[in-house]
Amino acid sequence: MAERSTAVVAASAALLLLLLLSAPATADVAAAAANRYPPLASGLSFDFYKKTCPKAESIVRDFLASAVKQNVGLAAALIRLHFHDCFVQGCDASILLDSTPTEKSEQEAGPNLTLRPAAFKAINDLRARLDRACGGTVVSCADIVALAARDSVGIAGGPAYQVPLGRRDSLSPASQTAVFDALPAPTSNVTTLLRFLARINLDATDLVTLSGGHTVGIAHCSSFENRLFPTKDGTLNQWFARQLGLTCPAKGAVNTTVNDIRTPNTFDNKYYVDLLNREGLFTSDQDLFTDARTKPLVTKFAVDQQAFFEQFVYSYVKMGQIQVLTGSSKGQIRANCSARNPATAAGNDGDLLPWSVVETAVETGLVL
Ligand code: HEM
Ligand SMILES: *[C@@H]1O[C@H](CO)[C@@H](O)[C@H](O)[C@H]1NC(C)=O
Ligand SMILES: *[C@@H]1O[C@H](CO)[C@@H](O)[C@H](O)[C@H]1NC(C)=O
Ligand SMILES: *[C@@H]1O[C@H](CO)[C@@H](O)[C@H](O)[C@H]1NC(C)=O
Ligand SMILES: CC(=O)N[C@H]1CO[C@H](CO)[C@@H](O)[C@@H]1O
Repeated sequence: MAERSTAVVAASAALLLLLLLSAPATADVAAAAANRYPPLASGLSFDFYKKTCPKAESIVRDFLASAVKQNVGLAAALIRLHFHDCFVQGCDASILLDSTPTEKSEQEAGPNLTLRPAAFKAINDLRARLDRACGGTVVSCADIVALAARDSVGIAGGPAYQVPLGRRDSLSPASQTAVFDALPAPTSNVTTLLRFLARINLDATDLVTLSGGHTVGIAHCSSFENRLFPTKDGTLNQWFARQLGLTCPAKGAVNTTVNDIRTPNTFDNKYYVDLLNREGLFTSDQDLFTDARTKPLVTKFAVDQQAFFEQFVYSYVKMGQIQVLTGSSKGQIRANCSARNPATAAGNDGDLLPWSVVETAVETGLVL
């Protein structure tokens, strides 16, 4: 009798422990499902790897939970990497390609100057881990970038959400001019920003919301010194301008400061509170509060974090679907995220080179 009740107690304790341990994950899944999502691009789905690599999402999440503990800036770096990938030539991991003798990497174009090497390394580390767990190269590099960005948002304190998956990787990087044409400068005003975003079907709501990514991370003096020299930008809060002047004493200073002075490493709505206090870092940030078209939403997000989170999920997922390559005939799944697959492997991965069509035809016994 006593023995049995001990066993029952032990069993219930074990069950309770199990429930407690699994509770956060379950809550996350429920929260993620409750979000409002934009229409999914054709070829993308939330359960794309359910059969081919069911562990993919937990591997990315577990890896980042510990990697961000070692280096808190990695979360910001990955959130920005997804943005740079998607704005330039679509979310196709083209940003990850290293230069070759014939093609210059997007990383060598000015706006990419300060993408952190740690982010590229994390993606390559994830590539290796996923390949081991999936028994081969199954998950695309572009999907790894999207998943890493999602988990970085969550780990930093932001909303949990689901990521549509099934992107394929580009065969080449975008040209240097294409990078400049796609990424607005931080000295831009709202009119210019809206013009850049309109080309990829993003609107003023997306602009205000996605700029909220600047709730984490850092920037170099070169990105905001236009507001200090030769003359001080009149929209800068005086105290804040003095702080920036200490960090960047003269034009051309090499130093960094945080994007969000209130909570630099937390994904929250304090970025918008900064803007209300004229403590936004870039012209492109502060002008969101100056321009009548975007000011009301800035004000709303500053007082309603939940509204910001909900819209961020919508706009970031929308951004994550820009010009995606899907289906077996477009792009490829890179075995090495930094390099296009060697020609010999191209026949099996949808590479569009004419000879690969011939090879596939031979394999399947077709006569061309
Ligand atoms: C709307 C136009 C945007 C402009 C003009 C812009 C500009 C910049 C600039 C100049 C930096 C600092 C680079 C440096 O000096 O080191 C930066 C950093 C950053 N941006 Fe943006 N950005 C924009 C949109 C976005 C979007 C859509 C996201 C993501 C949702 C984002 C996320 C970040 C993050 C997280 C950092 C910090 C990166 C780090 O700490 O490594 N930005 N951005
Ligand atoms: C915005 O910037 C563009 C390009 O620098 C400039 O031509 C335009 O006058 C500016 N608009 C406003 C409202 O300041
Ligand atoms: C860089 O910024 C820090 C913090 O604002 C400041 O203490 C330091 O003097 C700056 N370094 C240079 C070289 O200006
Ligand atoms: C991946 O490609 C890059 C660029 O070509 C190369 O430097 C690197 O060694 C490759 N990594 C692996 C694991 O083969
Ligand atoms: C991370 C990275 O590769 N950054 C490069 C950006 O572009 C400059 C040249 O414009 C390179 O020197 C950086 O290494």
